[in-house]
Amino acid sequence: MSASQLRRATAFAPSNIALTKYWGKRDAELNLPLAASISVTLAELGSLTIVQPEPDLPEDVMLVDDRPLDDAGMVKVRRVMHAIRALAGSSVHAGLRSVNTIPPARGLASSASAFAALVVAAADAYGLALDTPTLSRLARTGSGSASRSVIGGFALWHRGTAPDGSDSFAEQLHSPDHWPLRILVAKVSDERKKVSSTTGMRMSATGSPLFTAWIDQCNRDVVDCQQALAARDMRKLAEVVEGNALAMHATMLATRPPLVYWQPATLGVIHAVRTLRGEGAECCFTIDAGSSVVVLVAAQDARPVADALAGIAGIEEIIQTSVGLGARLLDTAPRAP
Ligand code: 2P0
Repeated sequence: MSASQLRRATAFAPSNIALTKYWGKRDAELNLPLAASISVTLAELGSLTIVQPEPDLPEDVMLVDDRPLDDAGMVKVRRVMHAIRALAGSSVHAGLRSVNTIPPARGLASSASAFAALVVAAADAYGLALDTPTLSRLARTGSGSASRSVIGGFALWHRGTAPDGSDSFAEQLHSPDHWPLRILVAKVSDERKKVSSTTGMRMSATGSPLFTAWIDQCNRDVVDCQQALAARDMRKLAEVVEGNALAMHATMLATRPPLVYWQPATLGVIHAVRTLRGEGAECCFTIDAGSSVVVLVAAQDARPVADALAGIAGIEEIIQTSVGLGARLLDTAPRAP
């Protein structure tokens, strides 16, 4: 493709919440997981990314929320952009701008949505019509969980076995309307600088005596989670999703040195959700590599559950969202003929 045919492109990608987690890599360069994982895609919380190819730029540059991206982030972004350019046969660099619709430090990862939005926008900007598995694989090389943000509704990220990662991508299990759950993020105040997922995973793999059992559990949970989702069975989903998150945190806690992500309010929400479910509310919780708790709840129970969680000491705010569509192109400039 000639430089004149490149164009500006904008994409939105949502964040996602893992129902069975990705916590362990078989290849750290390619972000290949040791186990498959399942996620639900969020509706309006995510990243909006603009890719503008610029023939005069000596290197890709990126602003995230109006600030230059840090060096570690730029390494990953350039790796993804390099792969896109190679597919397009282009050597033109790009100016990149990303805005998160996730309020900062709300316990939701923005790297998943950021890399999913980047690949969808960049593919179009460089004139590539890529299929969804290819977009998911490319997003994965930026951040593992980004492979799932390409997909809407409920997604399965295949572990794969190929050393080059060709069979490790996400695909849709169900569209968003299969099970129109509400998703509540109970934000727990936490001043500490937390250990990043990339570092935490590496520490658990080498320093947790529970790590092998954790990966075996993931392999079982991925099967059970698919059954619970297909049947829209909240009891079964709660058993798998809560059990999987707690097993991941058990593995983190047993790591030496320990990875303690929880705060007192984290445990407060865990107990409250279990009590609410015992009283008949259709809900379950999950926790990522942080202190905030995400609660999946049937639409009719969302209001009372949100109100109950908002009253727990140490909960800063409850963000409400729903199950959403995957990454998509929003707006493009005309391409030169
Ligand atoms: C998940 N997490 O499945 C798990 C649960 C965190 C806890 O995916 O190293 O930011 O960039 O591939 O994708 C966070 O991992 O890590 C994550 P990298 P990523 O959602």
